[in-house]
Amino acid sequence: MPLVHFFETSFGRTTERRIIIVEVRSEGISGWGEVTCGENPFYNEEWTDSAWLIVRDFVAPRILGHRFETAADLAARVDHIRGHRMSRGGVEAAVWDLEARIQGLPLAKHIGGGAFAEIPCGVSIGIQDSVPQLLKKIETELQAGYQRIKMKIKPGWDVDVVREVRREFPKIRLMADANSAYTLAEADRLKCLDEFDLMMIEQPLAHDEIVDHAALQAQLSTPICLDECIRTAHHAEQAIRMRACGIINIKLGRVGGFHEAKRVHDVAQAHGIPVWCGGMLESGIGRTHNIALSTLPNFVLPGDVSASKRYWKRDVIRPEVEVTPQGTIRVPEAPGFGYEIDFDFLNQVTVRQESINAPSAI
Ligand code: OSB
Ligand code: MG
Repeated sequence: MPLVHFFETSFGRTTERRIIIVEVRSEGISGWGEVTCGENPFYNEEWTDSAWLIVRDFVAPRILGHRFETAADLAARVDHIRGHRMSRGGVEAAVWDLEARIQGLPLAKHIGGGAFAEIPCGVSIGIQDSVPQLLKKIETELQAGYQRIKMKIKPGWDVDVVREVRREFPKIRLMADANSAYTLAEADRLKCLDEFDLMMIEQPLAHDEIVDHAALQAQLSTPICLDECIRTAHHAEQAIRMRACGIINIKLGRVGGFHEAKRVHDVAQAHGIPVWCGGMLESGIGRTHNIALSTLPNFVLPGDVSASKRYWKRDVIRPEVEVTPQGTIRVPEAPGFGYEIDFDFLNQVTVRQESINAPSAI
């Protein structure tokens, strides 16, 4: 699916998404999930084609035909796989959706959320071709009601650009995401960002580097928010204990699904660390899972969960995800993820399909 507007981070530009949608069937009912990896192994080690193989050859054989008491038991069944959490998570989330539908519950309630009837929304704005283009985009999103702006930064597109944004919008809730573009040796440059009253700086250092983030946080007044670094509740616990961050971005896929996302949420909550829901340019299906996740009680900051139309000319669900003028999304109350799948369109954009049956099925 082509993106309405290209999305650029410190690791590259995306113009078109190749997304894996997972359907799981049991008891005559379907549950749906999305594998949230990118098209290249640049955000983490996964990409669309690796995910296809991991799901087909390692996740599906462990899940199909196995009797699960609850969807919560699924994660442990695929925990022998190293990494590849987005691949596991796409299937895991589909099973939670399936279980919610079997029980007739909204997914948000089913995962133990439901703390909010509406979730607060922010937007993530990629690196643009020019500063005026960025300022114009920010203006548009503020007009639409979004509650906070996240801008991507990288060396060469950081302090001076943030200064211009702050000059134009002195009062807005603003943050910056570096996607691991810096090293600790560049701490002085990152310290320059302290004067702009940012809500947080997201993942400035390496994707797997908690120790250096702790050293950096000791020098910054702006809170660090970890994204890439936090793949498990154990990582969250270690990062918090080391004071490597003051905030955590939880992405459903990055941690391997709802079971681990809830555990990360709980660890953060127990330590008084606020969390928010990150995004991976999801189709409507992944987006609805993010909405459900965002209703756990410690999701107190606006997330990167925003309207379908910011990404897609037409989404694969109906209605599309819409944002109120107050910058919130209303949490649906229908069973499962609470939207309809637009099968006509989903079929139109499907380029590859594979069905895998349980060993006992004929
Ligand atoms: O770091 O949060 C990130 C998109 C792709 C890869 C990594 C990130 C992002 C975003 C986009 O920031 C969030 C969204 O709007 O879906
Ligand atoms: Mg990020």
